[in-house]
Amino acid sequence: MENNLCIDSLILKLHDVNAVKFGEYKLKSGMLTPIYIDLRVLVSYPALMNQVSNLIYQRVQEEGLQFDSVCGVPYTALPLATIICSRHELPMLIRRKEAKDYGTKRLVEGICREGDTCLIIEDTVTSGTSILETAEVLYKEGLKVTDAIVLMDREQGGVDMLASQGIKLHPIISMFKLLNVLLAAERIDAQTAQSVRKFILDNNTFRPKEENGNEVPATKKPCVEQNPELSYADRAKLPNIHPLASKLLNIMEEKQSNLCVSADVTSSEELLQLADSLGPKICMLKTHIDILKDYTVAFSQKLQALAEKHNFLIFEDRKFADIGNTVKHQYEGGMYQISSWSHIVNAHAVPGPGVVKGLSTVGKALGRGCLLIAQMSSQGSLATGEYTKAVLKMAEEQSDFVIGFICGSKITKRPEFIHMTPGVQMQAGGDVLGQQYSTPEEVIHNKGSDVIIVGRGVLEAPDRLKAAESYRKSGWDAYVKRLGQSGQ
Ligand code: 5BU
Repeated sequence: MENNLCIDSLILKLHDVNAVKFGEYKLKSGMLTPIYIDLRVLVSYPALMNQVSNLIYQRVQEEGLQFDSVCGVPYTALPLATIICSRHELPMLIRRKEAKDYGTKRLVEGICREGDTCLIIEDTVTSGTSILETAEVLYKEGLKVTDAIVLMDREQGGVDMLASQGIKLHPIISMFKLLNVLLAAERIDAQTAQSVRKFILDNNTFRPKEENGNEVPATKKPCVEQNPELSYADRAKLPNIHPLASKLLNIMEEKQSNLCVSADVTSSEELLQLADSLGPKICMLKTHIDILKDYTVAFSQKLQALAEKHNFLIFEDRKFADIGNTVKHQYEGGMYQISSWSHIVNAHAVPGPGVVKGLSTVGKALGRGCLLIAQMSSQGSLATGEYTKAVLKMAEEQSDFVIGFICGSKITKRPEFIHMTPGVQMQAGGDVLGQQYSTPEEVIHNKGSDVIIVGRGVLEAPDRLKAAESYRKSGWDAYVKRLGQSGQ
């Protein structure tokens, strides 16, 4: 949480000191951009310099990066590297922009040992060429470069370009995150955020080469990853897929819907009415059964009948988070007997693998499945970084019951896992209690998730059916676009 909050407050400070500007600016490449990131001003704000350096070093530790020296891309990242190296007593290298015309004519100052690994630090990345240029100078000195850390990633292809050259880029702030924070803080309006998002999506600088050496046309460029990805229908047929995940993917394909409506209402009659009217538009209905004021067993039977009638799955968003023995009882017993009517439940990974084991002793025989909460949509969520990785490992170890994740973006390339994302509305932004919203396009197309979970976007609309249809369409269109771009 601390880390997320630090990043949010840093974004606002960067905006305060004019390091982030909106208007029309020319980039080094000549490209005109509606947003300009100018981190050169940082040197005038020592507290900010320290905050940024701390975040960079924190990221180095979180990623467990191994290296022998650090090099900041000249000039803006040079003082950042200096602070980090001085504070943590790390050997530093300085890359000269021009060789001296006297003396040693070296392009790199500092001790370079053949075969050593150097970590690159950069302030802003657009295409990634500045990092690559620095890496090439270091290669000539016999050094290896495997990782680079950047404060601000404009999300215009730098990560993919550097990955194609064997360098893993770790961004601290992404353009979309920056826009969301500035929008939520009312520093920019929705129209500005949208026009910058469009610019970023339309101006990806990375064109991977096709096998014949030609550049791949921009419209064919994979967005989320380089592997061509499978359609929902193809994933449903995978030999190792959980039968419930397969069923869900088939429903999605058949109904052309990757929409899960979150039926957060408090009367069972209203919930049944929602399920019946929105049923044809959704692949899944999500419930919070404990907010109903009038739950009865008869209600759960009617809900199951509607799920059959309209061919959707029921997902009780119970977020189990106790020891195995307790969650077993909570899932099977009590007044709600969740396992008897809900196809899918979710769980926090905090208790460790026992929580999944406990649930699976009840749910597996019933053909149920579980989603692990890998990330949350709420501001300051603690479920990030190493935690998310641990959740993935836990899912892989119990994939006979875990069918996927609640997450903000795709966390694994394994196609048998389903990624489901809450915090979705047509306009990015948030609510007063810390919910953060992304658009269907962002979640499905850019972040590579599979299912959008929408609550108030539908529930608070004047016409719920019309709203559900427009979310269904946006989510589906974004999926079709993603598939198209991966060459399917
Ligand atoms: P909203 O009205 O679209 O904000 O509702 C989102 C729903 O998804 C709501 O039921 C939350 O409890 C649920 N949710 C979420 O918003 N974020 C999360 O990370 C998880 C669940 Br897990």
